[in-house]
Amino acid sequence: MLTVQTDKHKLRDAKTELHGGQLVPPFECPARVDRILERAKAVKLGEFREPDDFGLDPVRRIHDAKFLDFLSTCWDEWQAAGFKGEAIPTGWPARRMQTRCPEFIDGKLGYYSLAAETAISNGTWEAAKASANVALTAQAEIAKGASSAFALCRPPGHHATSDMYGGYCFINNAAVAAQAFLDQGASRVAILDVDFHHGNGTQDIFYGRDDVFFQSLHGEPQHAFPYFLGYADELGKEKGEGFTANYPLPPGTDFASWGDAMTAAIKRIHDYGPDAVVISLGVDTYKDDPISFFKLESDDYKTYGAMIADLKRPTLFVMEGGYAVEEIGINAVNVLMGFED
Ligand code: SP5
Ligand code: ZN
Repeated sequence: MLTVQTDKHKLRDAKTELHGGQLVPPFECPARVDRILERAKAVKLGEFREPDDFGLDPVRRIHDAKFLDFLSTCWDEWQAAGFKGEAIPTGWPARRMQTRCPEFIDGKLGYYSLAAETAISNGTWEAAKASANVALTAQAEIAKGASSAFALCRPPGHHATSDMYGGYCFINNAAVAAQAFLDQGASRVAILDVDFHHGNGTQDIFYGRDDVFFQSLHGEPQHAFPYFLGYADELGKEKGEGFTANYPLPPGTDFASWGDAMTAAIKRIHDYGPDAVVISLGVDTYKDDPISFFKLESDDYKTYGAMIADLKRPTLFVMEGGYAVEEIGINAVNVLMGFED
């Protein structure tokens, strides 16, 4: 399987994450991609290539222009305001408040974010654009006839909505790639999000649409980030009704129950008959993930990679989360090897 990747991910190198009331080194760190790339090379997964530059047009198909402008100028505005640390929001348009965008950068950060753990720093915007290009390059390879490709994206994307960043995500790479398939002539795309966290951004982007069938397996919102989306009764709206499906799972979920949800999701994709499948691939479902509560073992990743292959559809893997850095390479590449076996 072809892997698309670039060293530009290293430009995203924030020093702080707001976690447990402390500023700690971010869980979402450059070493994650280094470990995955190392492992993919060690097992000779296939060819490796750099992304092409698609510009912002395919990104604008998903994200608001003003949000993208904000991301591109945020760090400069934050520094110009004289703040000393990395850019972290402190206030939000919460219940019964105005939703007009403020002019001061501290207010803009709250307006355009859905969480505060994700600090913006120098290079974040460049890395986010490169990550989208990784997804679009892998998508283009499939459009040209490849049966699968691995977009080794970083930063991840599935929490980003059309106009909000957060959860370590800025541009929704999977959504941008799914839209590219549609814009190039596909009529149905399925997105299966197996990251531990609910893919709230992807769900929100496609919630009212019937051309993208979104499914997510994740830690139940009562106990897991992003907390405010991902319940089983969220099914889509208007013509999108029936084109969203959620499988919230409780703390301690192991592969026996996770696999049952996966079997159900796979069956629904099979019945939908998509032209392409996009996998939002997070391996933070691993038993030793530092911020998650599922109990998957390394071999389980091979098993579910094979389940995805059974769909026999063109399949784009888009890297999302996974924070057990020592094992992230084995786990992520196991999915791809299980798919290919
Ligand atoms: C792409 C992705 O995986 N994003 C995840 C973002 C999670 N951010 C906030 C996590 C809060 C975790 N708190 C868990 C405490 C565990 N002891
Ligand atoms: Zn995650």
